[in-house]
Amino acid sequence: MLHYGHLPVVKPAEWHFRIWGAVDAPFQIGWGDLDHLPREEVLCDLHCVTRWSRFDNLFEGVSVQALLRRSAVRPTAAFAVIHGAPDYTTNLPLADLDRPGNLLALKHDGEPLSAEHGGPVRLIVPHLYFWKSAKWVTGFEILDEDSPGFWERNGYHLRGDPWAEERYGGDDYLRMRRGSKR
Ligand SMILES: Nc1nc2c(c(=O)[nH]1)N[C@H]1C(S)=C(S)[C@@H](COP(=O)(O)O)O[C@H]1N2
Ligand SMILES: [Mo]
Repeated sequence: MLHYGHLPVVKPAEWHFRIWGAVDAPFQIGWGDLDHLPREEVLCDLHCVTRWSRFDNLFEGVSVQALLRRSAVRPTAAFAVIHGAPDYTTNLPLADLDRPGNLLALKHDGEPLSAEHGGPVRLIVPHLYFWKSAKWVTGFEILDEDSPGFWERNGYHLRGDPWAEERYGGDDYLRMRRGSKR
């Protein structure tokens, strides 16, 4: 268990989630709406950048792809910033977010997600380092250009593929800043 800042206690009735930015149909949903959407199960291993892993996690939740489809992402969009309480952000290429197997997870190993692990709802992106899987997720901001999140501004990799050991960004962020000024 690892997170930055205080432990937010989010009651299901207070939870909401929205998709906005480079989309034609921005929307917001609450717990009641989410609870009625079709569920999927995903079995995955998780890898934290600090070198611990947790194997064989069974998550149950709502398909991220279904939610993205509903927001009608614009063809120009190529990146996303994920928002989570309290003020957590993490960025990823849209191609890494818009993938089967990514979930807004409500359950882990058959139990409702605990507050410590991001309950009532967290993002799960199984193929990237676990810092991309925002706990207490509140929304996706869809963007045309990349914009580093909390850890990425502090030196973590912009993409974070554990198999390529993309832990630290090196000069990615600086290169990106320079690139965007051109
Ligand atoms: N909102 C939020 N989500 C977060 C974090 C955080 O600090 N805040 N930390 C990330 C990191 S670095 C890891 S390793 C995992 C840890 O998830 P766990 O506590 O369920 O093991 O959550 C990720 N999601
Ligand atoms: Mo982590």
